[in-house]
Amino acid sequence: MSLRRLTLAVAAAVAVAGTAVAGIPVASAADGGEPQAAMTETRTIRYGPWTIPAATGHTHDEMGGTGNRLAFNIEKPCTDCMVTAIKPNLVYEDGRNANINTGPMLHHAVIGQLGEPDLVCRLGGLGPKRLFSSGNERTPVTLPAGYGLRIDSGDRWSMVYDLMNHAHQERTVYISIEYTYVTGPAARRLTPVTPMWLDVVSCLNPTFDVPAGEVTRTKRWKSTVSGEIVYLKGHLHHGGRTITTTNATTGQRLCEVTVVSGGTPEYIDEHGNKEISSAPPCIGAPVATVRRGDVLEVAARYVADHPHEDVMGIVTGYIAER
Ligand SMILES: [Cu+2]
Repeated sequence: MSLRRLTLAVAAAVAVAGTAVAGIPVASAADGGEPQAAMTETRTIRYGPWTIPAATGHTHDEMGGTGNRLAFNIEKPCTDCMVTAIKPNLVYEDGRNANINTGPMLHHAVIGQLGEPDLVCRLGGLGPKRLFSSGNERTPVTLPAGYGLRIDSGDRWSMVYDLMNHAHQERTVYISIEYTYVTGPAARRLTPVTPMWLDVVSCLNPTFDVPAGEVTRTKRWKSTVSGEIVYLKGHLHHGGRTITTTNATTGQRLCEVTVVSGGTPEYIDEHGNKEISSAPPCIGAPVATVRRGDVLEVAARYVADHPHEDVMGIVTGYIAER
């Protein structure tokens, strides 16, 4: 789905469920200090509801779709806090999982901050700073212990989303995101991470076309920061096999994500078409250390039985700068 078709829609989060799940003691009695409750909380926010038009046929081009839409000032899970995990999903009103076996596909959703500089996509510092994204594979972000993505009280979040539909009836769904976060003094003890988005095209429109057969597309980015990369995940479309991140300066392979298609029944539609069902991320403290000036290369490999338009090859992750 191209940004040429970008349409604007203002939407608000309409349903929020919050629960505190755990109080983790950060100092034991053996330390001689007072045990302090570092409240790790989870909160699920539903963005929507949004209705996806019906499919008109069996092929990709005939699927129903919202096209790219932008939702401004979406709800954040917390303020003055550190987010440690983000788990995206697509659900129906009653909470049931919504996936291509019943029609809906979370083609993509990106949460960003407009007007804030992005680490990789400079554009004169205008951003958007891309904080988190998901495709239909719904790979959760889980940062290693000790790290968090900071949310300040003045931060404003917006979301670009594109939802598709394999079913021949329209579907109404929510993008549901479960956030895990830490507040208070415990949050200040975490090391903040900076989101990074590397892709094989460009930062304004990350789509490209692949012919039938095997093709690998690569792109390089010269790092402007030093630090520890603690998380990397990959996003490919139908026909994608692997997406690899390498430090071309040192020769070190940082992460290779190999995707699985149709791994569970909800990722197979009624015509037997499969979509990517998992893309296991790389998590570590650190995954790799990077120095300013190092050249990072992302390589997206596709093996397609027929040509595909508007596919993607994106690696997103988080780096603790130092
Ligand atoms: Cu995509």
